[in-house]
Amino acid sequence: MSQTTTCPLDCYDACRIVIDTNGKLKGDGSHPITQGYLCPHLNHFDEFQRIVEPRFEGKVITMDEAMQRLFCVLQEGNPQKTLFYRGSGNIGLMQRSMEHFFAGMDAMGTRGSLCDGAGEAGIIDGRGINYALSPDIINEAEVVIVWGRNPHVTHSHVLRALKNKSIIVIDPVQTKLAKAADLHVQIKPHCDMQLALLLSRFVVIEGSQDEEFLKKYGKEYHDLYELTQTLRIKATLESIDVTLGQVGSILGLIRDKKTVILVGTGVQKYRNGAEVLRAIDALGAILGLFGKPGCGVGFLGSSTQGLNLPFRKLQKTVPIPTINFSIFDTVFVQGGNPLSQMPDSVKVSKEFAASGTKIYFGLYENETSAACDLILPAKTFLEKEDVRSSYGDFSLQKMSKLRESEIGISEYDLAYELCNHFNLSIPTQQECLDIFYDQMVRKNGVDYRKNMPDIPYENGFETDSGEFEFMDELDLGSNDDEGLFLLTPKFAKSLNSQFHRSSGIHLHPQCGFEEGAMVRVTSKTGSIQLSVFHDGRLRGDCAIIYAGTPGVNNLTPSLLSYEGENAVYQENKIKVEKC
Ligand SMILES: Nc1nc2c(c(=O)[nH]1)N[C@H]1C(S)=C(S)[C@@H](COP(=O)(O)OP(=O)(O)OC[C@H]3O[C@@H](n4cnc5c(=O)[nH]c(N)nc54)[C@H](O)[C@@H]3O)O[C@H]1N2
Ligand SMILES: Nc1nc2c(c(=O)[nH]1)N[C@H]1C(S)=C(S)[C@@H](COP(=O)(O)OP(=O)(O)OC[C@H]3O[C@@H](n4cnc5c(=O)[nH]c(N)nc54)[C@H](O)[C@@H]3O)O[C@H]1N2
Ligand code: SF4
Ligand SMILES: [Mo]
Repeated sequence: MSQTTTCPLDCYDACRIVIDTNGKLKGDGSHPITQGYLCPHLNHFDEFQRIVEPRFEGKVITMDEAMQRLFCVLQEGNPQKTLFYRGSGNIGLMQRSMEHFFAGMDAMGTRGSLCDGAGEAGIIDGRGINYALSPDIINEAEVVIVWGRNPHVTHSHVLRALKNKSIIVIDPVQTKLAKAADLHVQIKPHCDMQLALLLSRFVVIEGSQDEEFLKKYGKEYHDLYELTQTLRIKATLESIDVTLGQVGSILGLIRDKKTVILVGTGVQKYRNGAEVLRAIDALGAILGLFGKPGCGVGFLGSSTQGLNLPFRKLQKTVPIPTINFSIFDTVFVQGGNPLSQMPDSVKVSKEFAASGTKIYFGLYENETSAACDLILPAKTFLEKEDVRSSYGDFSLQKMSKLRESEIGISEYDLAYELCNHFNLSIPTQQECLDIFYDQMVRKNGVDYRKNMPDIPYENGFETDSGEFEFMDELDLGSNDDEGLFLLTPKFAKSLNSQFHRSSGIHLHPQCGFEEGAMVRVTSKTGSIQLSVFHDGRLRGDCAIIYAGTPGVNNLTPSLLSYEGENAVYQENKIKVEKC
């Protein structure tokens, strides 16, 4: 057994873990990103109570009985009415072995995303392919614009790469990074597209566009410039709450400097989320930030780009944010908590209850396990073999088994038993792992995906024209509804709904509610009662209810982004009233 493994959690950093002689998890000091420390989720990983025994209708059963139940349910069910739902509780690639089984059955799967699908669609429109921007490149930048991302909370290991650089933060919240930044633009939520377009326009007005780059890879930029001219400067700045002085400061800080723009999921939790990313990318293209050392626009990169997977894929799918569970006879949930994490939770819970047999395959109890008939405990990432591809860089790292345990079953073993029972083919575990290992290339002690570029887009874009494709129409997605903007960013102590979840609503101290008061929060979709926390980091027109807070998604709509089939958690405004 190897002594290192990789963190399984949905996070940009993909840390490498060593296990010390007392069995304690430590950050690997020789790993360039981890550099010897892990975040609190992993430091406390062993303290969280996991599901130990299988259950059926509330009664503890043996694993053999659980398998017989599962065979029976799947045998009797109509594959067309069987749904396989995979969350992102563990993002190891072997999680997909279960999809291989369900694809063999011709069951229904999901498409789209609860996470970054809107932004990714916008990136693909412009660049053709969504490459990650690795910390190596960020290291060489002189200026970093952190746009709707919160690294202190969501991926602390990138902070090292931001040291001794000019930092610009564009975020409606005064995050920890915003406090320390050279410039914080506390923009009104959902106004990032307007800001990106205005910045592009000013770059061209002052003549600092990268003509040499644009001649090769962005000849259509004049059309984008024309499009930006449809925005009235003064009125737009007023409506997005950004001053001309701040625009001038941004331009001053980035002029002739190697610049990186790090975009997070915050800007794209709206119906026009794809277009927001495309507009920010267009600014990057006009500045010539692609294909050069120390420059780039980074989002959550595609972690499966260029990877050959040994598993069958589900052919029939429904969009994940708007699934109607009630039309299925059998629902199999793996590594996720849809009853809390999908939008419009009240609708989701009702429809889930109205579906047939519900199976939960996971590590922890949550809203979804409480609503399921059959519970199958999973093995932790320390107890099974896997491989992790990252969306923060191109690493493709082994997740080796470091512990034995009597508890639970691994995804591969379950898929193997199911395939055997139903006479479906499946490669052996070692064959699957070898397919992944063969796609690794080692550099400075870390394994990376083969055939990934050192500097993304160095030879242009993967669009039909080979050039950056600028947007040719605008949908500003303005929301004139009354009420407060609801922000649902990530919480430091939880990983979505795993670990220590948040509670309450955060409001500006001048909101008129006392700290600790119970309030009723209402949106077009639903309502919830929460207690108030005062939070001076917020704008007066915003509220925060952190992602993972029980009930937050009572407020969020069952809608898809216009592109990317993504959830739109920040589309609804909210009203807050005293209970
Ligand atoms: N501790 C912790 N870490 C995590 C996670 C977690 O739950 N907890 N989740 C992981 C997952 S699944 C993901 S996808 C990543 C996401 O990681 P991030 O991309 O950092 O995601 P968020 O926290 O959702 O949003 C980041 C920032 O966007 C800001 N924001 C919100 N709305 C707007 C807007 O309209 N405009 C602008 N400019 N900014 C806005 C928020 O105030 C917040 O500071 O984090 C991963 N890491
Ligand atoms: N309001 C609002 N809602 C959001 C978001 C938001 O920003 N705002 N963010 C969205 C985003 S970005 C994401 S990615 C989703 C995430 O939503 P989900 O994918 O549902 O993730 P979690 O809530 O973390 O649930 C993960 C579950 O996986 C299980 N698990 C952990 N490890 C393993 C394992 O090795 N095997 C198996 N079988 N199970 C395991 C655990 O039991 C855990 O409860 O939530 C989305 N929901
Ligand atoms: S920072 Fe991210 S990758 Fe590193 S240990 Fe924490 S959750 Fe895992
Ligand atoms: Mo996510």
